[in-house]
Amino acid sequence: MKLKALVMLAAALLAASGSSLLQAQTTPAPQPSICNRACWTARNGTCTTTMAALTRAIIHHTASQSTFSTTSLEQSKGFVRGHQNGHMDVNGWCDIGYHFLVDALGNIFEGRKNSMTTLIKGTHAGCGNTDTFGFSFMGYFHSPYYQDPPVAMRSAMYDVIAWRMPAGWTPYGNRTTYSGSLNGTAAAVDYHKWVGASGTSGCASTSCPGDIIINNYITQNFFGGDMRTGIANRRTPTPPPPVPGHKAAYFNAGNWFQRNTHTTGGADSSYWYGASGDIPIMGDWDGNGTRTPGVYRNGQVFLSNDTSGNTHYSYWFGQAGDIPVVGDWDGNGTETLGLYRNTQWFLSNDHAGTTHHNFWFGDAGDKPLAGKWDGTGGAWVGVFRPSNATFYLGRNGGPTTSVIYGLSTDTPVVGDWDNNGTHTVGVVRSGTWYLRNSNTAGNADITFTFNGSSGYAVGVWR
Ligand SMILES: [Ca+2]
Ligand SMILES: [Ca+2]
Ligand SMILES: [Ca+2]
Repeated sequence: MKLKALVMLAAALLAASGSSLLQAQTTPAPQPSICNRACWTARNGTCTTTMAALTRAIIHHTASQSTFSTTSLEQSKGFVRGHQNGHMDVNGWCDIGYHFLVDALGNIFEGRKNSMTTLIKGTHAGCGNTDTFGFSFMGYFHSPYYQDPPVAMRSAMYDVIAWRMPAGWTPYGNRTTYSGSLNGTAAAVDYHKWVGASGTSGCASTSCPGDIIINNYITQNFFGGDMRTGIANRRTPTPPPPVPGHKAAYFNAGNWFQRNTHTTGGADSSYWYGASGDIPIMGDWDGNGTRTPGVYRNGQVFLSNDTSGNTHYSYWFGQAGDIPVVGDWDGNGTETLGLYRNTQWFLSNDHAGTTHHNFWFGDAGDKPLAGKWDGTGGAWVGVFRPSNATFYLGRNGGPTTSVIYGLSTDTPVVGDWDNNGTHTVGVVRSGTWYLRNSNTAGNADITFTFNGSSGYAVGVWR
């Protein structure tokens, strides 16, 4: 039963990642440098038939061993002219058969006339010419030569496919094996050998583009392989992982609960620090980029740099009844305490209880806050005034921004929720967090329920 559940979970994850990949690679890549027909002095082609759609990239090789050893762009141009002559004069086609060719140096050549701007139909895959473009490696990649396309060649091939295939297309297929009666139509990136082997009228047996390319770079994994993944990554670069902002935590009688995402759910982690009656605080006491817990206990401060219960700083600061706030007042990267005492503020830049700034800000009944309201320099102070549900964000002697947000009975929280460097307002109401990404009135940008209604709500850096 457990195993089955695991298998089902794995299948679900696979399906989820597969579908996200299918959605992610739909935007064409920028156009790479291409030697167009004027560049390689093409003969004028006479093909006029266009396709209604372009859905597959068919991979070929030119089966010309000598071209693989090209030493220059000029030499490769001659090889491309040679292929065009063969296709037109020997095969009797209206132009070179491929849409694009790539040499071992990584040069890309426009093949059939108008391949760069229209859906001109090619002559490259027998019955597979409908709705496909032919992309050809210049060389010989199976017995008896077994040439192996170098990185520059493969990279250029992936570049041109990633650029030329249309918006909405992905290099990944919709089947997981080549078995069964696919008739060569399953893969978005397919190879001539498979297309030609379908047995449908007009197709013929072929080894193209060679087992070296097929087995090593295309592979029979429709959702992977060097080529499909290389193309996919070019079309939509892997998005950076979500940058963490301040996350939610709450404190209940010495027990801390943290949530890793701005989504509804239970605690992702919990630990003990402090005791019942303590006021919880959270800050980056050692400036290492991670916020960790601390508590204020009637004039005494206990700070930890971990979540294992160790106390790294312990000192006296203020007196019973003071309300602690946390900020990097001097902008040196280390967060320290400030105290609010009936509109009077005491800010300390050390973990020793020294008062470095003393001023008045706010009115009686206000709840103190601190943050980088404009994202520059050190932290500023602010208050939430329950009587009019208004945040006043400012600094001693400086401008003050007022933001009407939340209800009188809400617990105010401030944090850099979207990790853009600016701390903004939020409130917690019966375990539901309503967070704004700007210090302006309006609806919550982020809403989730983290069942902390019975404890202190605290913003936490993860
Ligand atoms: Ca830290
Ligand atoms: Ca500091
Ligand atoms: Ca922010």
